[in-house]
Amino acid sequence: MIQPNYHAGGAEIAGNWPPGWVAYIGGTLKHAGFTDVTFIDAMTNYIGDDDLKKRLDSLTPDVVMATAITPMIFQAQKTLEIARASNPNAITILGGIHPTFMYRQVFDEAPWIDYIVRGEGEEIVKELMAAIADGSVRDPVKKRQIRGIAYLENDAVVATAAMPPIADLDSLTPDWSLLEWDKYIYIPLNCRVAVPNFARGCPFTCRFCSQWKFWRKYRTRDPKKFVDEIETLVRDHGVGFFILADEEPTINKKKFVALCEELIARDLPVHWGINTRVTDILRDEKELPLYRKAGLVHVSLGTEAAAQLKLDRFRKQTTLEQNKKAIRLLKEAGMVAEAQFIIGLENETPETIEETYKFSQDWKPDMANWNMYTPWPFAELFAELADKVEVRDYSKYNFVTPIIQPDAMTREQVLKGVLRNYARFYMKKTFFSYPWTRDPFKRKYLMGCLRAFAKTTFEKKFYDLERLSMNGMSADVDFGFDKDRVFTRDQLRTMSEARPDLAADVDYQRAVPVYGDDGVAVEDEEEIASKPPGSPRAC
Ligand code: B12
Ligand code: SF4
Repeated sequence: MIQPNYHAGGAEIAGNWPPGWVAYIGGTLKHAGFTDVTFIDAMTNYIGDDDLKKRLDSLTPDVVMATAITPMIFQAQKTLEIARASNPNAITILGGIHPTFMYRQVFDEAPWIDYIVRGEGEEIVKELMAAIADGSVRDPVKKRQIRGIAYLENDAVVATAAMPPIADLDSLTPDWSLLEWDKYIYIPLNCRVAVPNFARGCPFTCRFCSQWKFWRKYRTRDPKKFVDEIETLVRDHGVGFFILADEEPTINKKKFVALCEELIARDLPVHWGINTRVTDILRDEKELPLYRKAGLVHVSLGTEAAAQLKLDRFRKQTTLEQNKKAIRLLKEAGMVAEAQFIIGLENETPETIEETYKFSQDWKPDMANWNMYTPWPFAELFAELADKVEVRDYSKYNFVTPIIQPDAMTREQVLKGVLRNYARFYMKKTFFSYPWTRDPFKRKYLMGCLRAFAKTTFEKKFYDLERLSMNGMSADVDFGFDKDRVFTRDQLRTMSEARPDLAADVDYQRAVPVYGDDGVAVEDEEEIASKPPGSPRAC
């Protein structure tokens, strides 16, 4: 199993993070009897392509697996190309969000990939590996019966029937011992960090997002069993901080409260953080002290757009006043409140960027992030923007690079505006806020965050600062887009007409398409009917 060596300079700055898919997929494999599993974290260890090849030459694996989110896709394709060159007989498998929806494009570019696992991976990988092990995968008829995969057959792409979402998340068997624990350090608290899953899926349908489509159904774990997993992480692997990998951990209040009560009862030496929605925080006003007592210290809120206009466009149902109140409540309960802003839509102007800064001053969050608007190629807003998204270099779809060219500003101006907001916001925090925080734990945490910012800014990793070079008093920016992947609007229109088969495989109501045995997409009425209208936050 390989985590590709891709870096973006955003959330990574807080430390090195363990890839959760390795524990969940690796644990499934081991549980199914495939016990000879090796994990190479090329990302955390910055393993270059040549070194990776050397490692694979000596390992001689039968199967090589990699993951890919959108910005990582090219490096993931390359990773499996290296695996193929190193071990021509090894079977190569790619999973993760991007190939789940874009498998046709991926096979077009990387035909050396044998299988793409589409969607939630545990059950699919079990079926696929069993068929590889008993040789039935060589039988074209039996191969088509393996659910949730895509592959090339005589140069044509085959996508098999989708695997249903896993009904009982407590049946999962994650194996966290596959990870190199001394590498995963969370800088703010200087302790080991984990990213476990309490819930999967999201009942909302924000238009720029893909996660609700990816997991298809919202499910949570039994709080007690989940805390068993946390106990293993703390006791066996020395984890002192975890962030829930969930899209939406708090919507089921009863379960979330039960989770907190169980953590309090076990009194584990661990703190944690979540991403969640403003409306859940307002709903849980009275329970916030309980959440804090359970060790929840950092809440990142999808406050997102400063202007109400943007909130409406994203199909959000929060108001600016609600954002401000949620931040106040979190701070009063002793937690670190983080606000997220989205910047860089086509109607962005210097004034709207300034407006987000003013909101950050008015709402007074402990931390603020300015994320570049990044519609995933399989998100509803991407389809709507279509030929306005000229940059198709997915490696820059990373929240820190302006993909869209606003009508009234250049991309350089957008980036500089955002960096100016960061500089002003954190300068004030450095001198007038963090060192004077009364609660010693919160002070330590915030000063730790500042250390992470300072370190990565100095190393030019934060927000990928390496692309800025000083030219006298001004800064030049080179986004480093792959020029072969930047098109004019006319070119994009012609391309989509010439190769409609390379578009995302998604329908905006029903998530990962469900295929019948004949390979034709079938309807799933129940699932469509169960989707409530969309609402707030970025995760
Ligand atoms: C933890 C996390 C991180 C960690 C990374 C930890 C790590 N080493 O992987 C940190 C904080 C560093 C991070 C950074 C970034 N992240 Co992030 N991150 C997440 C988060 C919150 C949880 C991911 C997770 O662990 N999920 C749980 C696991 C079990 O799910 P999974 O990885 O999808 O794996 C399942 C399936 O996909 C499948 N699967 C996946 N891979 C494979 C491989 C094989 C072979 C098989 C069979 C199956 C399989 O099986 C798994 C089990 O079902 C998600 C949001 C979310 N809730 O998922 C965002 C998310 C993945 N991040 C995202 C982004 C954009 C980024 C950044 C670019 C942002 C930035 N500038 O900082 C960077 C990129 C960093 C990098 N170098 O790649 C996006 C990706 C969107 C997209 N379309 O690609 C997400 C979805 C957030 C969002 N809503 O937009 N991130
Ligand atoms: S942005 Fe967050 S709340 Fe909205 S659909 Fe995606 S995961 Fe759900």
